[in-house]
Amino acid sequence: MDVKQLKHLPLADVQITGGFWKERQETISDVTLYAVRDQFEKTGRFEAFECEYKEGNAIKPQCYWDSDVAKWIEAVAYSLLYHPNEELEEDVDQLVELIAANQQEDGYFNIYFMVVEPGKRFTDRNAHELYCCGHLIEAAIAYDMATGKRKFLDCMERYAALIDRVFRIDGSASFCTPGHPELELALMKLYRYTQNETYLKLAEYFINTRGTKEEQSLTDWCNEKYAQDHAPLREQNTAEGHAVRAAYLYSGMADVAYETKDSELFEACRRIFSNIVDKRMYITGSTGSSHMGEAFTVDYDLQNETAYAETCSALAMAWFADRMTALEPNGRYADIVELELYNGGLSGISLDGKSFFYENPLSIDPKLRNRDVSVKEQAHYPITQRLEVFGCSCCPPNVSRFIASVGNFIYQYDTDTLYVNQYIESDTLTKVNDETISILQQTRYPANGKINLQLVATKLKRIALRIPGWCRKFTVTMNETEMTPNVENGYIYLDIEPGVTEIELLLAVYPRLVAANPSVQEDANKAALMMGPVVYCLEGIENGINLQSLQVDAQAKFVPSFEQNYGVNIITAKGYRTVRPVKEALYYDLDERQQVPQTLHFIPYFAFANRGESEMTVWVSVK
Ligand code: FUB
Ligand code: ZN
Repeated sequence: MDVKQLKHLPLADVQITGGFWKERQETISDVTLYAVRDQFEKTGRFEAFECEYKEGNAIKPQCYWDSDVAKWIEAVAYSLLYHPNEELEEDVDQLVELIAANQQEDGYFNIYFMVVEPGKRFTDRNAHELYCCGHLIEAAIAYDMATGKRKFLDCMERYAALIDRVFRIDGSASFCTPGHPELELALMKLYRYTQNETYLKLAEYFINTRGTKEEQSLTDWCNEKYAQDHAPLREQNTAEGHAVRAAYLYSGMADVAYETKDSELFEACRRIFSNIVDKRMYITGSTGSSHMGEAFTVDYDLQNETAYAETCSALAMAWFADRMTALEPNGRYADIVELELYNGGLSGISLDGKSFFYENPLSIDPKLRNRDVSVKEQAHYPITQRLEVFGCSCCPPNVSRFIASVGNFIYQYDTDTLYVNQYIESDTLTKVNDETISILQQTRYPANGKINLQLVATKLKRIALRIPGWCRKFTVTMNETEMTPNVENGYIYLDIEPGVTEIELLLAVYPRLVAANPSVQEDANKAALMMGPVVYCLEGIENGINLQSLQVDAQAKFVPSFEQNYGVNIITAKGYRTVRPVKEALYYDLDERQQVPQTLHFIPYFAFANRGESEMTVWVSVK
């Protein structure tokens, strides 16, 4: 398939003005950025940038701390676009001064290898050296874009030039490609931001080299699949290994395929994307079934209670999927962005914005914890309540920068068409193909499916509206005329005239029970409740204990009602509870089963675990 090259709008041109995401962006700028900052101050992550650690100091910088702070800086930068904040900008300026002051003569900057293991730069592929550089590059670009302050970016361009010399030109490092992919996509951002071809060449080198050379093995407990080293990338067909590393790598692959119009590499991205979405992804959009390696496993292995499903991997899937839209305008990609936005990505942060999940299970039964009563070591289970910080605190700043930049996901365009990929209340004034256009979106989506768009343009020929894969019915009017377009690869295309175009799109959004492929053993003969893109769950708080003894009536009437605290609906439905058998028998004849009616109360999955520890389940037995 030939490679398209749709373009994104500048994030600064897209203002989220209301509805579901405005509230969440305000939480990020008013609460989360301070909560994460305070934790990073307490744990010594900011102090580490002074580069004064000495052996024996109480706090020893960790090899990934640069990346945790970089993502926080990036989140602050995006937040400044819609919420000026002198205090946080001053905090970032101080960090930039420390980076500039401690950067080495040749441009090198990595705290761990400058002060903890000096002299060992570029020797340990699994020490996150290039991963940290990637996140610092992303942060530097965001900060220059948001403030016009170029100092940080100048530092990172010097560092990138050094890495190009060491890895691509001289080949003098002890390894060939990043252990934890991230630098690839960051170099592509840097190329696009500076138009310096060196960064494109280096990213292309890393993508084309991976899996083709003898590489330093990352650890003694993993194999080549863990870091997607098992084959040349353009020959890979399945998502393998560490789920975050994978999706960042696939994002870099997609970027290189886009800029070099490499259809072979693009086809590899399409095969891998399909393998994830069709066989290795939770209904919430989360990926990475196993805590062993934080990794993908095999097709249809999607257990609920022990799902690893890291927040970062859901976010990375959204960034991968959004890149795929730019290569091939097919609605299936923005459908996945939407799934991560409202489920697997959003569940990583509490409603109050102060605490986070690393792992996002799809069922919780606290009774299962500590059941190995005769041994010391307990089986691994995800935690049941969010925390304010982690040892490796990658998820908190990651979900912060993700929410602060959701405007990036809304639109893309090509030579004559504007694509509306996400339905988010927003106001956009921007340049598209050398004309200035404005787009106003008014909607309470996903609480309901009514979207009003006003587009003012003179040269654009078409507007493409994504019809989500879950949507079975829709109506659309343009300038008050009913339109009946066909859905083409997940979009409807409307020809527009110069001037003002008013569109009303009504997507039929109603509660629906969703089944899993029977190959997913865990979910066989169960159903999950969805409404639009939102996945729902039961918690013990409203539904009592032993959620597994409940059944939802497939013929039930599902009653949604808007819940302000969530910004979407909660849903009730008729169900049943199988009561304990008279004789408390462990097993009994099915014809002796007794059930009592029980109304089931469903809340959005992203809102679980905000009211104290409780049983929870996404998948429910169906009567
Ligand atoms: O190793 C850096 C980050 O920490 C990974 O991306 C996450 O999976 C977490 O392990
Ligand atoms: Zn993470």
